[in-house]
Parts: sequence; C-alpha cells; structure tokens
Amino acid sequence: MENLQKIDLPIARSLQRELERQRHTLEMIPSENFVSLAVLEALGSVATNKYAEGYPGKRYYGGCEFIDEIETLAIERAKELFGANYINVQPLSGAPANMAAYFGLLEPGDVILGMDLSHGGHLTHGSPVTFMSKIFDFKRYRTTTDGLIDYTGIHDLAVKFKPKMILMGYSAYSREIDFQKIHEIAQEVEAYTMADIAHIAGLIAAGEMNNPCPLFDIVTTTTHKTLRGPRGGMIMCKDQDVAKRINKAVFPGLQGGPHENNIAAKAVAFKEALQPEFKEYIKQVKKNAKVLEQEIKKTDIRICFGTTDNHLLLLDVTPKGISGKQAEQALDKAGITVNKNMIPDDTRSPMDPSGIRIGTPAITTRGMKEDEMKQIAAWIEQALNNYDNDAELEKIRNDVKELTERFPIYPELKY
Ligand code: DSN
Repeated sequence: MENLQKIDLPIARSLQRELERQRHTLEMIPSENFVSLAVLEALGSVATNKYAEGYPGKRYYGGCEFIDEIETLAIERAKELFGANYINVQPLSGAPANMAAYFGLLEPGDVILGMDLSHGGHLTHGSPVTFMSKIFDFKRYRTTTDGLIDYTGIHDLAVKFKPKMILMGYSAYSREIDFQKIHEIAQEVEAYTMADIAHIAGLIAAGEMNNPCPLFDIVTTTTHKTLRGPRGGMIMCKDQDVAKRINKAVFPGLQGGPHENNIAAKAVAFKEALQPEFKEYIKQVKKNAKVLEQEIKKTDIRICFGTTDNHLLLLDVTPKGISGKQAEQALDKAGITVNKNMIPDDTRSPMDPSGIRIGTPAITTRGMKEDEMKQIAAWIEQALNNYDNDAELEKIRNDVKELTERFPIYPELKY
C-alpha cells in the first residue's frame, strides 16, 4: 500500500492500527466477520469509478457492459445460494434494504408487525427513534418467557390490527424461526411476509437454518455478517410483481448510482459461500456457539432465550452485579470485543443496558474451535468477575494476544 502511505500517512497509520487491533483481539460482536483478500481486492477495485444507475441491460449511463457482467454474476450466484427467484443486489446496506421493502409494498400509515427491540428486533423494524416509525404504523410483538417468538401473540395481533406486512428476522435473537407458521398467519389476514435475515444469512445459505425465500414475499439481508461478504445489502423476492416494485423502490425511489465495487465484492463472497468449505465453516460457527453456551451455563451469567440455535448468545450480566456497559468495557480491556445490548423487557437504558451480545462468526473464520471456545468462556467469566481490576484484565489481554497469534489474520497486509 505504498501509495496510501505516500499520499496520506495519518490514514495509513490509523488503518494499520485498526489491522493490529483486529489481529490481536477476539472479535465477538456477532454481526462482524473477516472477509477474504479476494473480497477486499474486489472492494478496492476500479469498479468504484463507474456510475451505473439502472439495472443490467437497462442503464442510464454508457460504458456499463462490464459492470453489467459483474452485477449479473452477483445476482445469479445469490439466486443459487438462497433459491430465490428475483434478487436486487444494489441496496447500500440493511437499513436501506428494509426501507425499500416498506416503500416498495406499502403506503404511509400501513400497519407492520415487527419484533420489539429489547426482545431481539432491529431498529429498522419500527423502533420509535427511526424515521420509518413516523411513516408506518409498527406494532411490536415479543418473545414468551420461555424465550420463543410468541407466535400466538403474533396471530392475535394480526387478527386485531390487520397488518399489511408481518416482519420476521432479528439482531439479537438466538433461536430458530418458524417461517411456515408466519406464512399461514399472513395468508389468513392477507398480509405481505417479510424476513430480514441479516444476521443468519450465512447459516441459511449453508442449509443450517430455515430458509424463508421459498415462502416469503420479500427477504432482505446484509452481506457482511455470517455471509462474510462486504458491507452491503440485498433484497430477494419470490414473485415477479413484487420484485418489480422493489426494483423501482431501490432505484430510482431511494438510491442513485449503485456501488459497483461493492457489488463485485458481493459476487466474490457469494462464490465463496457456494463452496463446500463455507458449509463446514458455518457448522463450526454453530458448534462454537454451543460450546460457549455450555461453558457460560456453568456460571451465574444468564442466557436469554434459554439457548442458541445460531451464531449468537444474548447474555444478562446483571447477576454479576454489573451492567452491560461495564461488561463491554471490561471485556474491551481484556481484548475481547462485544457489544452491550438490551435484554427482553430491559429496565435499564439502551446506552447502559443489562446485557451483552456475543457471537462466533469472526473467531471461527480465524480457525478457532471447541478448545478455544472453552478458554474464551473462562476469560469472559474471569473478566466480568474482575471488571474493576485493570491488572487482572491486562493479564487476560496478554493471554488473548498469545491465542490470536496462533490464529493469524491477514498476514499479507500492511498499510
Ligand atoms: N447493527 C447490526 C448489528 O450489529 O446487529 C444490525 O444491523
């Protein structure tokens, strides 16, 4: 990266420090991952120079013949990966993808059923702090005390409010989803079905979780979490008329020129996800999450929703006498990166909630397996027990560093 060094040393230095941080800490935020060098190369490619408003074969700019090849490959590979009929790979990320879904199919004021934020829903699923909540009328459903999605509650809300859309898919929920049940409820009340599979897209692509694509009208996702691609979004549709409305909503409704370097990187990631090695990777992601669960169950930390069926765990750390923020800070000092998170019906604030969210996608990409998970769970327990003891946290940080050196990432890179 000599050019970067020559032109902009401060940025090169910050990038190098970020690279070192990624190398020497345990990245356990469940929505993060490490892309391959091939994905990075496509992201940093000349495709970033090209405007290509429109869709393959129907652009508003000349010179799009090779960009069309790239976008078409991304679409075809994603179709194969998810068994979806129609795909739009242009959304810039998950929130714009969800916005396009709402605007594509609904009118302002229409009712949408979405999961409550503290029960694992996403901000864009109707949190009152979002613009979308001012435009559409979100009714929020919850999980039961057993930690399962309250399907009966959803049915009751659907009959009562006659929503135009029922929305599944979560950011902090660790259980399997019964898409068939929701499909049936939606048919009864004549609502569109939408799934936001951002967190679990990689697990679905690998056949390790239920796939909504054959059943649901519309499926949105990001491409950078368990799917291990570049930061971006995507929308999948079952029927052509819905797909046409979605395409119009994405462009020209919400976005201008698509980021074609990003779309090239998505295509590369989809190709990688179609390989048998990716299925093995996802199986290990799940196994690792289970081992963490088994180890954490031996402590006084409470596992929300009872168990994990996917790549993440939502943990209530208040039995330790600390908040999620304190836990996040202590773990940061110990070299373990997580995020503070609300737990169901949290009585604390989002900036200082009761829980933390941990996940295995990134540490599994490094090659870590069951033995490392046992060690990591022990470090988490030790760090939370010593949240105010900097010397103890520093000791763990040194041990973490040693472990990460046995599982190197990006050895070829230097900024
Ligand atoms: N912000 C993402 C996450 O961390 O789960 C969801 O979009």
